[in-house]
Amino acid sequence: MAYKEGLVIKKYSGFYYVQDEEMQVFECKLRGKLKKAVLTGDRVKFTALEEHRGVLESILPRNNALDRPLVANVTTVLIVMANNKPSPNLPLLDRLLFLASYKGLSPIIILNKCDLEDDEKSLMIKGYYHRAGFKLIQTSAKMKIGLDILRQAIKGQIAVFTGPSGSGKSSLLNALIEGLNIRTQEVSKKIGRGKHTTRHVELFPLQNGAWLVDTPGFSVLDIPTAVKSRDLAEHFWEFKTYNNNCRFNNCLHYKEKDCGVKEAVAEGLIADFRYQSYLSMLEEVIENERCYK
Ligand SMILES: Nc1nc2c(ncn2[C@@H]2O[C@H](COP(=O)(O)OP(=O)(O)OP(=O)(O)O)[C@@H](O)[C@H]2O)c(=O)[nH]1
Ligand SMILES: [Mg+2]
Ligand SMILES: [Zn+2]
Repeated sequence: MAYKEGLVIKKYSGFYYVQDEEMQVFECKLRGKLKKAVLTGDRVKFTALEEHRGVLESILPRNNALDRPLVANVTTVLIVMANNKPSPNLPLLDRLLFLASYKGLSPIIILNKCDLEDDEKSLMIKGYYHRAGFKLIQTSAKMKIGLDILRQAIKGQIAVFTGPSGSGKSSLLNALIEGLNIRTQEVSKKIGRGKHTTRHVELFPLQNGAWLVDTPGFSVLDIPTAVKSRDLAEHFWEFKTYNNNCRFNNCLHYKEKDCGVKEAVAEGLIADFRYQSYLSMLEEVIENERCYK
């Protein structure tokens, strides 16, 4: 019998739910032992059996895999920050922007809750980050603002929501997909405590061929140990305008003299908080290089 090809949209209790090109979903078991674990987002070959059951035979070549959420073949990362309540977490934003760029993915910053008053940090996002070359979409899941622009931006993509707890990722997913009702945080919860309501990883389809993945929020993110100190700065996109002015062409923009990036920070052309984010990540990477040498 000929194999079919499909996309793993969810894993649950030892079953893999595989959707074929005709949008039919098959509940598959694994054929024997595969060399590597099958991830949600993997394209696979499977044998279709009756009653929408199947046997997953092999994984097709994978473009990438994210750790958080654990999804393969992601094409877009949607970093969701609330305009207010909670106020945007800029150090986390910088780490997420780095990680997306490092994985070769173009991130989009989603500034949600734009129905609420601007926060000082959300003004920073609208001004500085946008100017620095990062894509920005303003939304309100509550008032249904910006949703068509967001749908358009992820057409045909596998996109994951990421960002701090309470920024409105699950609410956006519910607003984008009619009839979906995944759990969001209750409004009246004990102060400061984010309840993580999102459990297993699942791809949700949009009508325009996009797939969306929700993720529980988090606030701490380590830099992968494989990152090299010399590779960090290229992911701080706005630094590239100034690194021609560095005296050393392997300048880390750290303790070196005559550094174009540090001069640009001193002149206010690069935001000091971006440079501080860079330094905190650089010091972590240098420490990793010492430990994992
Ligand atoms: N005013 C306003 N409130 C919103 C908006 N989007 C979400 N909320 C509220 O913000 C709270 C958190 O929303 P969630 O969608 O659960 O946030 P989340 O990012 O999924 O949080 P975690 O799952 O913990 O990571 C809920 O009380 C939502 O009703 C919005 O656009 N405007
Ligand atoms: Mg959520
Ligand atoms: Zn430099």
